[in-house]
Amino acid sequence: MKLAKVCTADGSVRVGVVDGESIKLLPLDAKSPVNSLSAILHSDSPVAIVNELLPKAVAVPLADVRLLAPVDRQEVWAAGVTYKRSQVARMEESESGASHYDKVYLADRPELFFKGTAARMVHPGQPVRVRFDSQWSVPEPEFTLVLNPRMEIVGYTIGNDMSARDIEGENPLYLPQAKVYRQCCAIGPWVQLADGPLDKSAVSIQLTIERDEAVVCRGETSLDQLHRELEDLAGWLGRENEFTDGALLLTGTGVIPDDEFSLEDGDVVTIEISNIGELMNPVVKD
Ligand code: DO4
Ligand code: MG
Repeated sequence: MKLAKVCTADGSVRVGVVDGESIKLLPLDAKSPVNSLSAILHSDSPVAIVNELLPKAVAVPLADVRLLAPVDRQEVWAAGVTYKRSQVARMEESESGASHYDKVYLADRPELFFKGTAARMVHPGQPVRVRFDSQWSVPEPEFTLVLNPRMEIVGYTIGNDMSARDIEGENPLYLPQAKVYRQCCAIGPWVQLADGPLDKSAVSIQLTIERDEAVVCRGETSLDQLHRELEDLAGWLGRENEFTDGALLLTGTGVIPDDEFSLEDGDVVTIEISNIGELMNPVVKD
C-alpha cells in the first residue's frame, strides 16, 4: 500500500492511497488524533486504519494533485559510507580524511548525520539545489526508512541526499555544510508501507541524470549491496536518542557518478526504486 501526502486543486493538504493513475483521498477528521500521514504511520496498525477509511475515500486522478514530500514533523537523518562504492568515492575525494571513510565502513558504529526537517525537504518535481560555492556536486539516490517513534520501520520511500563533494573533500569537518543547506534533500514520491520481510536482492536503485534532454549519467545498484542491516541502522539512530515525532533515515548511496561529473543548473535527476516508484527533481544552481 502506497500512502501519499498531496495538495489538491483547492489548496488543501490531504492524505491518500495511490492506486495506479488515481489516488483515493482519505476522509481524515481534523478532530481525530489520527489526522495526518505520520499519525497513520505511527499508529499500531496503519493498514487497518486506512482500510477503515477507504470506503469513504474519494478517488481523483493522480495528475490532478501535487505530490508533497511525505514528511510531517519528523527529523530526516542519513547514514553514510554504507556501500563499498561510497567508501571508495569518499577516499578518492578526501586526501586528508581518507582513512576515516575506510574505518567507518568497517566499524560496528555507522556514520549517521542530520539532514534536516520538513522545511528543508524538497517535494517531488520541485528543484533540488547545488550550492553556489560548490563546483563538484552530485545527487545520492538512497533507499529511505520511515520510522515510527519506537524506531520501528513502518515504510519506505526514496531520498536524494544532495552532496557537495568538493566541500566535504576539502575537510571532513565540513560535512554539515556539504550536506545540509536549502533544498538539499528530496523525498518522495510517497511511502510504501512495510509489510513483512524485505527481499533486498529484489530492490534495485537506479539513478538517471538528464541534461538538455540527453542522459548524461546512469547508474544502478541493489539494496543487497548495502553493507548493514536496515534494523541495525534504525537501532543506532535510536540509541540514546528520542524521536517523539518519528524519523526518516536515508540509508546511504551505492551509486555515485564518475569523478568528472558535477551537476549543473537545469539538469534533471530521476531516482527509481523498485516497488516504491520514481522521484524526479530538476536541479537549480544560481
Ligand atoms: O561521509 C559522508 C557521507 C556519505 C554519504 O552520504 C553516503 O554514503 O551516502
Ligand atoms: Mg548519502
